[in-house]
Amino acid sequence: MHFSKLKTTLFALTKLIMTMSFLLLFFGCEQVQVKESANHVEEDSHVVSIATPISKEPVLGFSQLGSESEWRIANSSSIKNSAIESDVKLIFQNAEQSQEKQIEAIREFVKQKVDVIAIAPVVETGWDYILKEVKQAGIPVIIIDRLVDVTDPSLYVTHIGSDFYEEGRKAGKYLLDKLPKSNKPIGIVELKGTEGSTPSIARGKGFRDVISSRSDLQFLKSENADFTVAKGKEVMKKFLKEKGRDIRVLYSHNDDMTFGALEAIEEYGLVPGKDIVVITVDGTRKALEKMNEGKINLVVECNPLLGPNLIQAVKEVLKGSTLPKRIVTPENVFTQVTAEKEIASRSY
Ligand code: GZL
Repeated sequence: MHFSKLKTTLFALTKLIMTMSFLLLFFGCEQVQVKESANHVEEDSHVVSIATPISKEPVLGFSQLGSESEWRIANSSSIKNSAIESDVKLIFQNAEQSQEKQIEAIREFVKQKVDVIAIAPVVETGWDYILKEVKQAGIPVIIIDRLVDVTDPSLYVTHIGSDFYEEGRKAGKYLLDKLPKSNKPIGIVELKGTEGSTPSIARGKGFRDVISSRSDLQFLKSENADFTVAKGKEVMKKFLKEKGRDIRVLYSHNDDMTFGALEAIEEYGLVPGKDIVVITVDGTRKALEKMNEGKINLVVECNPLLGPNLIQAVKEVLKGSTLPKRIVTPENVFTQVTAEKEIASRSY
Protein backbone atom coordinates (compact mmCIF):
# COMPACT_ATOMS: atom_id res chain seq x y z
CA MET A 1 0.00 0.00 0.00
CA HIS A 2 2.72 2.42 1.07
CA PHE A 3 4.60 2.05 -2.15
CA SER A 4 1.61 2.70 -4.36
CA LYS A 5 0.73 5.80 -2.28
CA LEU A 6 4.33 7.00 -2.62
CA LYS A 7 4.19 6.43 -6.35
CA THR A 8 0.98 8.47 -6.65
CA THR A 9 2.45 11.32 -4.61
CA LEU A 10 5.66 11.29 -6.64
CA PHE A 11 3.68 11.33 -9.89
CA ALA A 12 1.54 14.32 -8.71
CA LEU A 13 4.71 16.13 -7.61
CA THR A 14 6.39 15.49 -10.96
CA LYS A 15 3.31 16.79 -12.76
CA LEU A 16 3.33 19.89 -10.56
CA ILE A 17 7.01 20.53 -11.22
CA MET A 18 6.53 20.04 -14.92
CA THR A 19 3.56 22.45 -14.96
CA MET A 20 5.53 25.01 -12.98
CA SER A 21 8.55 24.75 -15.25
CA PHE A 22 6.34 25.03 -18.33
CA LEU A 23 4.70 28.14 -16.91
CA LEU A 24 8.08 29.56 -15.95
CA LEU A 25 9.43 28.80 -19.40
CA PHE A 26 6.40 30.36 -21.12
CA PHE A 27 6.40 33.60 -19.17
CA GLY A 28 10.17 33.89 -19.33
CA CYS A 29 9.96 33.52 -23.09
CA GLU A 30 7.22 36.22 -23.27
CA GLN A 31 9.58 38.59 -21.53
CA VAL A 32 12.23 37.74 -24.09
CA GLN A 33 9.67 38.42 -26.83
CA VAL A 34 8.77 41.67 -25.14
CA LYS A 35 12.47 42.44 -25.00
CA GLU A 36 12.93 41.82 -28.70
CA SER A 37 9.80 43.63 -29.76
CA ALA A 38 10.41 46.64 -27.55
CA ASN A 39 11.35 49.94 -29.20
CA HIS A 40 13.99 50.35 -26.81
CA VAL A 41 14.99 48.86 -23.59
CA GLU A 42 16.84 49.13 -20.61
CA GLU A 43 16.97 45.66 -19.21
CA ASP A 44 18.25 43.78 -16.17
CA SER A 45 17.93 40.09 -15.35
CA HIS A 46 14.73 40.40 -13.37
CA VAL A 47 12.80 43.28 -14.98
CA VAL A 48 12.36 44.50 -18.56
CA SER A 49 11.44 48.21 -18.83
CA ILE A 50 10.44 49.56 -22.26
CA ALA A 51 11.82 53.05 -22.95
CA THR A 52 9.22 55.78 -23.56
CA PRO A 53 8.40 56.15 -27.27
CA ILE A 54 10.76 58.57 -29.12
CA SER A 55 9.58 62.08 -28.28
CA LYS A 56 7.45 63.45 -31.18
CA GLU A 57 9.08 66.53 -32.77
CA PRO A 58 6.67 69.48 -33.10
CA VAL A 59 5.00 69.81 -36.51
CA LEU A 60 4.55 73.24 -38.11
CA GLY A 61 2.15 73.59 -41.03
CA PHE A 62 3.16 76.65 -43.08
CA SER A 63 0.96 78.16 -45.81
CA GLN A 64 3.31 80.27 -47.96
CA LEU A 65 1.44 82.64 -50.30
CA GLY A 66 3.53 82.05 -53.41
CA SER A 67 6.91 82.37 -55.12
CA GLU A 68 6.20 85.63 -57.00
CA SER A 69 9.42 87.50 -56.16
CA GLU A 70 13.07 87.29 -55.10
CA TRP A 71 11.89 88.42 -51.67
CA ARG A 72 9.45 85.52 -51.40
CA ILE A 73 12.07 82.98 -52.47
CA ALA A 74 14.43 84.30 -49.77
CA ASN A 75 11.59 84.24 -47.23
CA SER A 76 10.77 80.58 -48.00
CA SER A 77 14.45 79.56 -47.83
CA SER A 78 14.87 81.30 -44.48
CA ILE A 79 11.88 79.45 -43.00
CA LYS A 80 12.90 76.04 -44.44
CA ASN A 81 16.53 76.42 -43.28
CA SER A 82 15.48 77.49 -39.78
CA ALA A 83 13.17 74.47 -39.48
CA ILE A 84 15.98 72.13 -40.62
CA GLU A 85 18.38 73.66 -38.07
CA SER A 86 15.87 73.11 -35.28
CA ASP A 87 13.84 70.04 -34.26
CA VAL A 88 10.65 71.41 -35.84
CA LYS A 89 9.12 69.31 -38.63
CA LEU A 90 7.90 71.67 -41.40
CA ILE A 91 5.01 70.95 -43.77
CA PHE A 92 5.38 73.64 -46.48
CA GLN A 93 2.53 74.50 -48.84
CA ASN A 94 2.94 77.06 -51.68
CA ALA A 95 -0.39 78.63 -52.71
CA GLU A 96 0.88 80.41 -55.87
CA GLN A 97 -0.79 83.66 -54.72
CA SER A 98 -4.22 82.01 -54.33
CA GLN A 99 -6.12 82.65 -51.08
CA GLU A 100 -8.36 79.67 -51.89
CA LYS A 101 -5.33 77.37 -51.99
CA GLN A 102 -4.10 78.82 -48.71
CA ILE A 103 -7.45 78.04 -47.07
CA GLU A 104 -7.34 74.48 -48.46
CA ALA A 105 -3.82 74.01 -47.11
CA ILE A 106 -4.83 75.29 -43.66
CA ARG A 107 -7.83 72.90 -43.60
CA GLU A 108 -5.44 70.05 -44.45
CA PHE A 109 -3.10 71.05 -41.60
CA VAL A 110 -6.06 70.81 -39.19
CA LYS A 111 -6.86 67.30 -40.49
CA GLN A 112 -3.21 66.33 -39.99
CA LYS A 113 -3.44 67.68 -36.40
CA VAL A 114 -0.23 69.76 -36.73
CA ASP A 115 0.98 71.46 -33.56
CA VAL A 116 1.19 75.03 -34.94
CA ILE A 117 0.00 76.72 -38.16
CA ALA A 118 1.85 79.67 -39.74
CA ILE A 119 0.31 81.73 -42.54
CA ALA A 120 1.81 84.35 -44.89
CA PRO A 121 -1.56 85.75 -46.04
CA VAL A 122 -1.72 86.88 -49.68
CA VAL A 123 -4.38 89.50 -48.85
CA GLU A 124 -5.71 90.94 -45.57
CA THR A 125 -9.40 89.97 -45.67
CA GLY A 126 -11.34 86.68 -45.88
CA TRP A 127 -9.64 84.77 -43.03
CA ASP A 128 -12.19 84.92 -40.17
CA TYR A 129 -14.02 81.71 -41.03
CA ILE A 130 -11.01 79.42 -41.51
CA LEU A 131 -9.20 80.86 -38.48
CA LYS A 132 -12.29 80.15 -36.33
CA GLU A 133 -12.13 76.50 -37.57
CA VAL A 134 -8.46 76.34 -36.56
CA LYS A 135 -9.22 77.87 -33.15
CA GLN A 136 -11.94 75.25 -32.57
CA ALA A 137 -9.36 72.57 -33.37
CA GLY A 138 -7.15 74.07 -30.63
CA ILE A 139 -4.19 74.79 -32.95
CA PRO A 140 -2.28 78.08 -32.38
CA VAL A 141 -1.77 80.33 -35.45
CA ILE A 142 1.23 82.58 -36.20
CA ILE A 143 0.83 85.22 -38.94
CA ILE A 144 4.09 85.84 -40.81
CA ASP A 145 5.06 88.67 -43.20
CA ARG A 146 1.74 90.26 -44.25
CA LEU A 147 -1.19 90.74 -41.85
CA VAL A 148 -4.77 89.49 -41.67
CA ASP A 149 -7.69 91.85 -40.97
CA VAL A 150 -9.97 89.82 -38.65
CA THR A 151 -12.76 90.85 -36.27
CA ASP A 152 -11.31 88.77 -33.41
CA PRO A 153 -7.54 89.30 -32.87
CA SER A 154 -7.44 86.24 -30.59
CA LEU A 155 -7.65 84.14 -33.79
CA TYR A 156 -3.86 84.39 -34.04
CA VAL A 157 -1.09 84.42 -31.42
CA THR A 158 1.31 86.93 -32.99
CA HIS A 159 2.24 88.72 -36.27
CA ILE A 160 5.92 88.57 -37.28
CA GLY A 161 6.78 90.97 -40.11
CA SER A 162 7.86 94.40 -41.31
CA ASP A 163 6.38 97.82 -40.60
CA PHE A 164 5.15 98.42 -44.15
CA TYR A 165 3.69 101.83 -43.28
CA GLU A 166 7.12 102.98 -42.07
CA GLU A 167 8.67 101.62 -45.29
CA GLY A 168 6.31 103.90 -47.25
CA ARG A 169 7.18 106.86 -45.01
CA LYS A 170 10.92 106.28 -45.61
CA ALA A 171 10.32 106.38 -49.37
CA GLY A 172 8.35 109.63 -49.03
CA LYS A 173 10.95 111.30 -46.80
CA TYR A 174 13.67 110.51 -49.34
CA LEU A 175 11.66 112.16 -52.13
CA LEU A 176 11.08 115.33 -50.07
CA ASP A 177 14.86 115.61 -49.56
CA LYS A 178 15.79 114.59 -53.11
CA LEU A 179 13.51 117.01 -55.02
CA PRO A 180 13.34 120.61 -53.81
CA LYS A 181 9.93 122.30 -54.01
CA SER A 182 9.13 123.23 -57.60
CA ASN A 183 6.69 125.78 -59.05
CA LYS A 184 5.83 123.15 -61.71
CA PRO A 185 4.11 119.79 -60.97
CA ILE A 186 6.45 116.83 -60.45
CA GLY A 187 4.68 113.76 -61.90
CA ILE A 188 4.77 110.51 -59.87
CA VAL A 189 3.73 107.04 -61.07
CA GLU A 190 3.23 104.17 -58.60
CA LEU A 191 3.49 100.43 -59.15
CA LYS A 192 1.48 98.92 -56.29
CA GLY A 193 1.81 95.33 -55.04
CA THR A 194 -0.98 92.75 -54.87
CA GLU A 195 -4.33 94.52 -54.39
CA GLY A 196 -5.58 94.17 -50.81
CA SER A 197 -2.22 93.00 -49.42
CA THR A 198 -0.78 94.67 -46.31
CA PRO A 199 2.46 95.88 -47.99
CA SER A 200 0.55 97.42 -50.89
CA ILE A 201 -1.98 99.18 -48.65
CA ALA A 202 0.51 100.36 -46.03
CA ARG A 203 3.41 101.31 -48.33
CA GLY A 204 0.98 103.39 -50.36
CA LYS A 205 -0.45 105.13 -47.28
CA GLY A 206 2.93 105.76 -45.62
CA PHE A 207 4.29 107.37 -48.80
CA ARG A 208 1.20 109.55 -49.33
CA ASP A 209 1.06 110.70 -45.71
CA VAL A 210 4.60 112.07 -46.03
CA ILE A 211 4.44 113.72 -49.46
CA SER A 212 0.95 115.20 -49.00
CA SER A 213 2.65 118.32 -47.59
CA ARG A 214 4.03 119.12 -51.09
CA SER A 215 1.45 120.31 -53.64
CA ASP A 216 4.02 120.06 -56.46
CA LEU A 217 4.35 116.27 -55.95
CA GLN A 218 1.41 114.85 -57.91
CA PHE A 219 0.37 111.26 -58.71
CA LEU A 220 -0.15 110.84 -62.48
CA LYS A 221 -0.89 107.08 -62.39
CA SER A 222 -1.11 104.33 -59.75
CA GLU A 223 -1.84 100.67 -60.52
CA ASN A 224 -1.40 97.17 -59.02
CA ALA A 225 1.31 95.08 -60.72
CA ASP A 226 1.17 92.12 -58.33
CA PHE A 227 4.83 92.24 -57.17
CA THR A 228 6.08 90.56 -60.39
CA VAL A 229 8.69 91.53 -63.01
CA ALA A 230 6.37 90.87 -65.96
CA LYS A 231 3.46 92.89 -64.61
CA GLY A 232 5.78 95.69 -63.52
CA LYS A 233 7.13 96.03 -67.07
CA GLU A 234 3.65 95.82 -68.64
CA VAL A 235 2.15 98.53 -66.40
CA MET A 236 5.20 100.84 -66.66
CA LYS A 237 5.05 100.60 -70.46
CA LYS A 238 1.42 101.70 -70.27
CA PHE A 239 2.32 104.61 -67.94
CA LEU A 240 5.05 105.78 -70.35
CA LYS A 241 2.72 105.53 -73.33
CA GLU A 242 0.13 107.69 -71.57
CA LYS A 243 2.36 110.15 -69.62
CA GLY A 244 5.80 109.98 -71.27
CA ARG A 245 8.23 112.66 -70.09
CA ASP A 246 5.73 114.03 -67.55
CA ILE A 247 6.85 111.11 -65.38
CA ARG A 248 9.65 112.32 -63.06
CA VAL A 249 9.34 109.75 -60.23
CA LEU A 250 8.60 105.99 -60.04
CA TYR A 251 7.58 104.66 -56.62
CA SER A 252 7.53 100.84 -56.87
CA HIS A 253 6.36 98.64 -53.97
CA ASN A 254 8.93 95.92 -54.66
CA ASP A 255 12.18 95.21 -56.50
CA ASP A 256 10.74 92.73 -58.99
CA MET A 257 8.22 95.24 -60.37
CA THR A 258 11.08 97.76 -60.46
CA PHE A 259 13.27 95.43 -62.56
CA GLY A 260 10.46 95.17 -65.11
CA ALA A 261 9.90 98.93 -65.02
CA LEU A 262 13.62 99.66 -65.62
CA GLU A 263 13.43 97.65 -68.86
CA ALA A 264 10.34 99.60 -69.95
CA ILE A 265 11.98 102.96 -69.16
CA GLU A 266 15.13 102.10 -71.13
CA GLU A 267 13.14 100.71 -74.05
CA TYR A 268 11.19 103.99 -74.07
CA GLY A 269 14.50 105.88 -74.41
CA LEU A 270 14.74 107.44 -70.96
CA VAL A 271 17.50 106.96 -68.36
CA PRO A 272 16.24 105.47 -65.07
CA GLY A 273 17.83 107.09 -62.01
CA LYS A 274 18.34 110.33 -63.97
CA ASP A 275 15.31 111.20 -66.15
CA ILE A 276 13.10 109.35 -63.66
CA VAL A 277 13.88 109.10 -59.91
CA VAL A 278 13.39 105.40 -59.02
CA ILE A 279 12.41 104.35 -55.48
CA THR A 280 11.97 100.65 -54.68
CA VAL A 281 11.26 98.44 -51.64
CA ASP A 282 12.75 95.08 -50.58
CA GLY A 283 16.54 95.43 -50.82
CA THR A 284 17.57 92.37 -52.86
CA ARG A 285 21.17 92.12 -54.04
CA LYS A 286 20.02 92.70 -57.64
CA ALA A 287 18.34 95.98 -56.63
CA LEU A 288 21.55 97.15 -54.94
CA GLU A 289 23.49 96.21 -58.07
CA LYS A 290 21.09 98.25 -60.23
CA MET A 291 21.43 101.12 -57.77
CA ASN A 292 25.21 100.85 -58.07
CA GLU A 293 24.77 101.23 -61.84
CA GLY A 294 22.88 104.48 -61.12
CA LYS A 295 19.48 103.11 -62.26
CA ILE A 296 17.80 103.16 -58.82
CA ASN A 297 18.00 106.11 -56.41
CA LEU A 298 16.65 104.60 -53.17
CA VAL A 299 16.16 101.05 -51.86
CA VAL A 300 13.97 100.69 -48.76
CA GLU A 301 14.80 97.41 -47.03
CA CYS A 302 12.09 94.84 -46.25
CA ASN A 303 13.64 91.92 -44.40
CA PRO A 304 12.55 88.45 -45.71
CA LEU A 305 14.74 86.46 -43.28
CA LEU A 306 11.91 85.68 -40.87
CA GLY A 307 12.77 81.98 -40.35
CA PRO A 308 14.63 82.26 -37.02
CA ASN A 309 11.90 84.45 -35.46
CA LEU A 310 9.17 82.08 -36.68
CA ILE A 311 10.80 78.91 -35.33
CA GLN A 312 11.55 80.63 -32.01
CA ALA A 313 7.91 81.73 -31.78
CA VAL A 314 6.74 78.15 -32.51
CA LYS A 315 8.84 76.84 -29.63
CA GLU A 316 7.63 79.56 -27.25
CA VAL A 317 3.99 78.91 -28.16
CA LEU A 318 4.39 75.17 -27.52
CA LYS A 319 6.05 75.90 -24.17
CA GLY A 320 2.97 77.93 -23.28
CA SER A 321 4.86 81.24 -23.19
CA THR A 322 3.00 84.49 -23.89
CA LEU A 323 4.23 86.21 -27.05
CA PRO A 324 3.85 89.90 -27.98
CA LYS A 325 0.99 90.42 -30.49
CA ARG A 326 3.45 92.08 -32.88
CA ILE A 327 7.10 91.22 -33.63
CA VAL A 328 8.62 93.81 -36.03
CA THR A 329 11.74 93.00 -38.06
CA PRO A 330 14.55 95.63 -38.10
CA GLU A 331 15.18 97.35 -41.49
CA ASN A 332 17.32 100.03 -43.24
CA VAL A 333 17.38 102.18 -46.36
CA PHE A 334 20.16 102.14 -48.95
CA THR A 335 21.25 105.01 -51.22
CA GLN A 336 23.76 105.06 -54.09
CA VAL A 337 26.40 106.04 -51.53
CA THR A 338 25.92 102.90 -49.40
CA ALA A 339 24.94 100.41 -52.14
CA GLU A 340 28.36 99.07 -53.04
CA LYS A 341 29.42 98.01 -49.56
CA GLU A 342 26.01 96.46 -48.91
CA ILE A 343 26.08 94.22 -52.02
CA ALA A 344 28.72 91.84 -50.68
CA SER A 345 26.80 91.19 -47.47
CA ARG A 346 23.40 90.52 -49.09
CA SER A 347 22.42 86.88 -48.65
CA TYR A 348 19.50 87.21 -51.13
C1 GZL B 1 6.64 92.15 -47.97
C2 GZL B 1 6.23 91.02 -48.87
C3 GZL B 1 6.19 91.48 -50.28
C4 GZL B 1 7.54 91.91 -50.82
C5 GZL B 1 7.43 91.44 -52.22
O1 GZL B 1 6.79 91.71 -46.68
O2 GZL B 1 4.97 90.51 -48.51
O3 GZL B 1 5.74 90.39 -51.08
O4 GZL B 1 7.78 93.28 -50.71
C6 GZL B 1 6.77 90.10 -52.03
O5 GZL B 1 8.63 91.33 -52.92
O6 GZL B 1 6.28 89.60 -53.21
